[in-house]
This record gives sequence, C-alpha cells and structure tokens, in this order.
Amino acid sequence: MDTIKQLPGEWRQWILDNLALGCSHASMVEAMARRDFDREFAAHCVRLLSAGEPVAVVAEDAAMSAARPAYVDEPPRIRYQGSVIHADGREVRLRLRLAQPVLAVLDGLLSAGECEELIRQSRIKLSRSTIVDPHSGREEVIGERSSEGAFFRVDENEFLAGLDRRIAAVMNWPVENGEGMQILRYGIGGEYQPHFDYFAPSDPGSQVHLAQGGQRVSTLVMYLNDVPAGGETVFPELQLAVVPRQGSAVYFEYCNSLSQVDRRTLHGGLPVQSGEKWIATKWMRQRRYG
Ligand code: PD2
Ligand code: ZN
Repeated sequence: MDTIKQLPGEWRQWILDNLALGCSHASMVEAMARRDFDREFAAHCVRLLSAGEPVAVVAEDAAMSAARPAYVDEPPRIRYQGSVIHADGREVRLRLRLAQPVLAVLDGLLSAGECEELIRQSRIKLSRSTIVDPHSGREEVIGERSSEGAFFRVDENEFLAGLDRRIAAVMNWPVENGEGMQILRYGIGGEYQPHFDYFAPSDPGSQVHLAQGGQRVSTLVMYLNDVPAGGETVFPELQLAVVPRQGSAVYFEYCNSLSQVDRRTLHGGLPVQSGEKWIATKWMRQRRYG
C-alpha cells in the first residue's frame, strides 16, 4: 500500500496540539506512521510545524478520513489483583470491567461513614455552581449541570489527605497529579449533560487548562449516597449505565501516552427522579498539578 504524503488540515491541528502538550517528535511520527503516513514526510511536517513554519494542507477526502488519527489503545493504568484492588490498606472490589476504553465499576471504595463525612464537610462550603452570563455579565446557574458543587484542596485536611492517598492507589497514578476533589449535589431533575472530561485539544480555550499539569488522563466518580430513582452515570457510546450506590465508584481512562484523547468516554449524569445524588470526582493529570 502507498504511504500518505499529503497533510489533511485535521492532522496539522493534531501535530500542533501535541507539540503544545510537549510530546516528542518521535512519538508523533510513530503515531502517524501507524496511520499509513510516510515516515519521512511525517517527520518533515512535525519539524516544520515545531519551527513555526507553514505547511500546506489538503482538504480531507474519503480516503484521508480513513486515516483520521484513531485512538491507540494502551494497557490500563488501573491494576487489579484478581477481583480486588489493595489500596492503602483497604480492599476495593471490582464489579465490572471493560477492556477498551478502560473502565471499571468498583465497590467498597468508601465506607458509609466516610461518605457521610464528605457530605457533611461539603454542605459547609456548598455554593450553587455558576457561570458568567456572556450578555449580562452576571453569574448565572448553569443550565446543563443543575447541581451544587464544592472543591477540596488535596491537602485540605487529614481526612481528605487520607482519601486522596487511597484514590491515587486505586487509580495507580501519583497523588501529586490529582486535581482537588470536587463534590456535587444534584436535586430532583438535576443532571449533567454528556461531555468529555478531557480538554478538547483543538479548542484554543483549552490551552490555559493544559498549561498546568497537562491533559486529564482518568476520572473516578464516587457515589456518596444511594439514589432512589434516576441519576445513573451513562456512557452513550458504550450503551452503559452505572447506578449510583453509596461507597462505590466508576473509573475510566481517556488519554494515552501519545496524548490522544478517547471519544468513546463521552458520559453524562441522568436526571435524578427521586431524592438527591451526591458524588465526589477525582481527575488525574499527565503531570504534577498545582
Ligand atoms: O454525576 C455524574 O454521574 C457525572 C456524570 C458525568 C459526573 C461527571 N460527569 C463528572 O464529575 O465529571
Ligand atoms: Zn464528567
């Protein structure tokens, strides 16, 4: 088969995104060669773009769209010993796992007492999640995420530090790479519309987020209470719904060593139909955060 010696605009952006993330030239050339680009041509494009020089691009045609960068699956970061994860002295049980995208449902991550303590501490800080309305400039309640939220710093207190150590052990990623834990409370009708947790690499607004700690690589959503009806975390591409259960969690990975992001991890929170829903979320970054 002939190798590709033309650069579609989408691939030009892919190279620029990965350069901004600090990826090595060799890793980019390797990924392009795997998608049938000519190695020398790929290296030439990476060299020019890294030097800030222009590179001619072609519009994507049907043949080229077949060469769109596909997410390269890699071995999971999370590690199971049989159906258990030994995490900083606690036995966390595996209830479901998916090979690719890497996803796991875990039981017994937090005790009931720990969930209640997290809720108690969050109630104290809780403020309604807001955004700045572009027209009025006023802070408005976010429409698509009808919830209240609170953030905890990694070193907020001993209790949080202990949980952060356990979470880092489960996610098999350094505690220093974690963002502070986010707690959300959804009331009846509260939902989180489908989104990606990673920052869209080609979105100029992402650069400010990526500058500190790089891309997000994995998420752990922990359920702090049982929800009588609704509130499932759903993955539309996987046709999977996770029912919230106190102390359990859903874990998933979406950024590989090439800094590619995995669109299969689109996910959202369905409306709560009865009662309320409390979650704690931990996002891990490529590098040290904060
Ligand atoms: O509350 C959820 O189930 C949910 C859904 C999607 C949480 C998040 N995303 C998140 O915290 O990123
Ligand atoms: Zn999310």
